[in-house]
Amino acid sequence: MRKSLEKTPTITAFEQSPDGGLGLARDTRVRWALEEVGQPYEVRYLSFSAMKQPAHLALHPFGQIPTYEEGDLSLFETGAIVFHVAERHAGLLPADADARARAVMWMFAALNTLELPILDLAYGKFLEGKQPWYEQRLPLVKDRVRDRLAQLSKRLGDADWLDGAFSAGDLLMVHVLQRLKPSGLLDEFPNLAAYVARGEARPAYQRAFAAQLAVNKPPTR
Ligand code: GTB
Repeated sequence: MRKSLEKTPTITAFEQSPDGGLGLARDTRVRWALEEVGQPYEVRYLSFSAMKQPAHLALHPFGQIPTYEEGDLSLFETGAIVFHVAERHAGLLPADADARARAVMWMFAALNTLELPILDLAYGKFLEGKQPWYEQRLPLVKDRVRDRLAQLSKRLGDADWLDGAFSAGDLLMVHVLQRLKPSGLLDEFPNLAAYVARGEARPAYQRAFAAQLAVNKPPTR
């Protein structure tokens, strides 16, 4: 484990996030992981068109943010980036091998089992909102999310975190669940709403949120 990397990592983020600084763009979860482990970082901000240029496509084949560069290493996919950060610093994965494997399991569960139906709901509105079948399909999409939330809520019970101490699994799960706030679905499960609030109350999250907000603040006029 290293405390701080010799080379300051650089991540990429939206020059202007479409959410205007709500912290939903995926650089926030990477910022949060870096803040949790006390690793300083730099940010290279990109316009939408710069994200599709060869220089960025060489780092991210899908032309998205965030990316992570550290010396000769370059990564994309927030799951891989958060895992890399968690592996190289203390604070986001337990030392015990079995507990560590379970924390990694929760990272995959967040990105694979929860984030997929949640994105279907969140993106549907602006990608498919004008389609004639959108309103008809919406209850099915919501129910798919609801089913997963009910299962997660049951497993979490009255625990603070998913498996013992806060881990990278909780970090990703909280960030994934946050996107549900406007839908009201999260409030149907008070222990999950409290879980998200607990994550957001962490000083490292607060710093990450403030850092992305500082760039994305809507113009005051
Ligand atoms: N699986 C990848 C990962 O986890 O790293 C997904 C990366 C991704 O979707 N990146 C998005 C992106 O670059 C930004 S975060 N999109 C541009 C493109 O694909 O051309 C997704 C996002 C965008 C907008 C909001 N918002 O406005 O609320 C929230 C989240």
